[in-house]
Amino acid sequence: MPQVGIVMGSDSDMPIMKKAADVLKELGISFDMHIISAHREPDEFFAFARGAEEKGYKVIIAGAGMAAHLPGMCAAIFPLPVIGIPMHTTSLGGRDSLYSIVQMPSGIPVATVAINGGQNAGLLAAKILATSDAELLQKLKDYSASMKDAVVAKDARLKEVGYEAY
Ligand code: RP5
Repeated sequence: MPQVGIVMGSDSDMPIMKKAADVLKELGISFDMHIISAHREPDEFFAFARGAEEKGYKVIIAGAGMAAHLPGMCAAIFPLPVIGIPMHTTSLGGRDSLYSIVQMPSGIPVATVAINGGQNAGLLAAKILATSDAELLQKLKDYSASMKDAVVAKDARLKEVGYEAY
């Protein structure tokens, strides 16, 4: 059973949603992915959201842009955590998506990551699952350690070659 459901409002969101999927894959977390538009196909959306708990999802990652109602409506129906990813938009720079997702009314939270924050959405889902999974928690600690090592290596290279050659 997939532990995480990834859903996006359009295939145009895929380059960002792929980053969340890549993190889950790297950490060995099972997931499935869907393109479902809450606005363009409301019946399909409701079927997805109503069936999500039964499917075994522990977390939903939902990405959408513009008047981005998909994450909030998932949270209105699905009783477990929903992480929202606001898509960058050409007209309003993603502020439209961000405000649509983050400004939820009391009682219906959506954990909103940065505009285009696909990687952090994947990591946040992993951290939620790691609260009850010691093996996954260790993988997340290793992931953080490798990020630190990468920065240390960059600093060492800067010292070695100088800023002009870097
Ligand atoms: C939203 O509208 C989608 O999540 C997407 O970010 C945006 C634009 O969709 P397309 O017109 O590219 O299909 O529903």
